[in-house]
Amino acid sequence: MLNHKSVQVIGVPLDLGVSKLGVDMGPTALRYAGIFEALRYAGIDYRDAGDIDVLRNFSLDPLSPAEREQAKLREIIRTSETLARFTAKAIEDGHMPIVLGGDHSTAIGSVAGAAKARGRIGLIWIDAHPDANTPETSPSGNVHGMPLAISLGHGMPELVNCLGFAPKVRPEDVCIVGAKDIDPEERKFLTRMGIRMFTTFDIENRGLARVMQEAVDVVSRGTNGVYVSFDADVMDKRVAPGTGITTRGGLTYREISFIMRSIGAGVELIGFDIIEVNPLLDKANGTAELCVELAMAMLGVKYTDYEKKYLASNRPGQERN
Ligand code: EXY
Ligand code: MN
Ligand code: MN
Ligand code: MN
Repeated sequence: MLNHKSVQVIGVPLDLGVSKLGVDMGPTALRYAGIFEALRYAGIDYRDAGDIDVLRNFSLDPLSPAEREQAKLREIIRTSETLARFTAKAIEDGHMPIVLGGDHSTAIGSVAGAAKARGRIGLIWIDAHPDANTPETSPSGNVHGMPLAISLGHGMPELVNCLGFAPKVRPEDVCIVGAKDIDPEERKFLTRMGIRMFTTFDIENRGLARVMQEAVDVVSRGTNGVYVSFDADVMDKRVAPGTGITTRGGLTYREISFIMRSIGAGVELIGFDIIEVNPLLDKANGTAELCVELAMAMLGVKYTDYEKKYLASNRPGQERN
């Protein structure tokens, strides 16, 4: 159930944290996929705050490699600060932010904003990757592999100190769900920090219902609500091809649906990100459409193909199919 005045949708066309192009079109893809129609269907008030203005990767092409890296970092810092302020304001005004990324460096700002507004927050990181690298450990140098470490207070100081405080979350209030591709140094860092992580192996081994009960408990105990960062690459590549790093053995449709419903029913939701949707790699925007459905599941609303079909057949003047 939504305990907020309304939902506030914030687009972040950020692609500076990755090397592949196209993830900056994520917010557009999610709007085209019908996120507002879905919210309307559910009777949830919403406001589209538009997209944050951000430089795109391709616009830095004329720069030298060293200048490009500097410009990228500067722009990620600026975007994180802007998004953090937007997100904090939305929450302080009683709204639920839904942040449409963008690559996962988007979460640096959204998590900062949630922490600014609510103080001690729980954080669920739904991702095939823990995103817990620092510049010293990263195999790629890509900032989208670092935002969880940054939120925990580790990494580039200008990003760690977004909005002027750090860390944004305590290790005991964080839970990673669905991870499967974990760098050795990330694993050491997570163990050192005592972060709870449920990998795809744990899901097989222990059962998803038990995993989600524990995840909900970890992030809820002692916190003033829970923020969720959802990376579309947690799903199997056949389920969600429209994302930068696709892998075999990711979550199935039923698993990710169950995860979202468990979160919706189990936590006091502050807001969430939908991250790493890349329509250039997608098939007919299906990944974005699925993400809209999953966002609705987190809000406690069933909005599958069945509802969409039923809705369409009841819209006057629309074709039945
Ligand atoms: N761990 C790898 C790296 O840091 O380069 C891959 C990270 C992928 C991050 C994606 C968005 O979740
Ligand atoms: Mn990620
Ligand atoms: Mn990922
Ligand atoms: Mn906790």
